[in-house]
Amino acid sequence: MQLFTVLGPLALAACCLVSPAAEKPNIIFVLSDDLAQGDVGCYGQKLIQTPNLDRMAREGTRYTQAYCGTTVCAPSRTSLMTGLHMGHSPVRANREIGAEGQLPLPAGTFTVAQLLKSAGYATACVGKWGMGMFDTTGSPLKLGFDHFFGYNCQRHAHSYFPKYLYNDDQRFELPGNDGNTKVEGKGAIYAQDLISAETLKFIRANRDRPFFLYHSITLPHGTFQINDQGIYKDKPWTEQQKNYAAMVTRLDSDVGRILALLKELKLDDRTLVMIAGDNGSSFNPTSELGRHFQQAANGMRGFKRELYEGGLRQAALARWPGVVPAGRVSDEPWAFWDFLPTCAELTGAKIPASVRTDGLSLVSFLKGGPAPKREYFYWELHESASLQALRWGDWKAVRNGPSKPIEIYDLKTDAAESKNLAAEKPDLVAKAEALMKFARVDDTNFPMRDGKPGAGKKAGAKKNAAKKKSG
Ligand SMILES: [Ca+2]
Repeated sequence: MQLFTVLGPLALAACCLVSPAAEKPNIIFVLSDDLAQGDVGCYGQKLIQTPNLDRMAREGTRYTQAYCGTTVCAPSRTSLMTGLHMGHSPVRANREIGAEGQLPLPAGTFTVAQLLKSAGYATACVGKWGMGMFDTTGSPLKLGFDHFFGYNCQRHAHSYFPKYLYNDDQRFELPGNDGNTKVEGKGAIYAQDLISAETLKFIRANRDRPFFLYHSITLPHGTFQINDQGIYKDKPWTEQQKNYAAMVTRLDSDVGRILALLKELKLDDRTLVMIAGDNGSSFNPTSELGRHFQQAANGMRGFKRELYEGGLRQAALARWPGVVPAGRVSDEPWAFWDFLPTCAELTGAKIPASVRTDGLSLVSFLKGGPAPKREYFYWELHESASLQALRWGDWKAVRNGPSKPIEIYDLKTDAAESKNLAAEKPDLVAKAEALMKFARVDDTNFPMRDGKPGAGKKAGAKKNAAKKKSG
């Protein structure tokens, strides 16, 4: 007892010398559905206001070559959750199952939520899931999340006025909503109001312990429904243009609410906040929205459902005062499958030896160092055709079907992927072909097949109108 009395104050003093940054940090990953680089002010957007994301870029680091898992929802999110690229991912397309839900993550899947839960984190997914209903192996509640709130199914998330959401695995009824997935949808409660409130509630409830919040916000995914056009209401724009801009700005203001709460709770200097889009812009740069907001101005080719840079590169920011350098802009590449190993290093959590990951820890990179060196990045997407893409160094290879020719681009001199160098670089074609075999294992759910790129959504349109827009 006497010894305790003597050591007590010393132990207390030693405890207080531990800097906040040395504690296990809170981790918040805000994943926007379909937010494009060109939507955000700090990436060059002039018409849509994103003051909170712009401030986050000033207070943290902005990445110009951050890559998603692939260019539609479910597989891209699978990569973020599992640390696997599309050559090994158990989900490589949006695959609808039954009336509600997508192809579930299979039994034995290891997620970043399980990793962080093993390190003592409180964990929540708030927003949209899309990797398995609650009665399947892909339920978020079976894969490391203590709490879920929002939409499980991607098609259900097409309505911002849904008739219900889920609180954990229980239906949370919203009787004043029509559930309409067309732009005319109406209701008493805009789903994002509840989803945003739930994120703040979770942060507040877990202020005294490390937490992981995966805030998979559905904005600005179409259907372009918004309950308030806000500062765009009187603009001389089309309704669709006003709605889209208001959705991006609403996303921005909800991120601002999270940042303000962290400040209020004095969690700022021990919370890593990251935000990214899950795939490139959802509309063609030549469409009405694309032309109006000049989304092609970021100079990239392609958009959602394509494996050119416009489909793959994300708006991505990281903020952690005192740890992530303020005002840094990094042009070095990284990808969603780096998130799980990053969380492992950041928290000391152990990835089980039996678990395969394809990513590399970004901890040193986040702190201002160079990005980890790696041999290549790899992507696939299976709609009507099986698309593949690779990047190694500044070389990019795209193949729009297993029997299609491999295209080669030099991203250093041709970020727009406008000049296919395959004819003059047969050695690079051969290397890409070998890597495209090496980087992947076959999955019977996703056989390699040729077809017209992007035709899958059209081919499925008659059978299932909702399916074409999913994810
Ligand atoms: Ca998406």
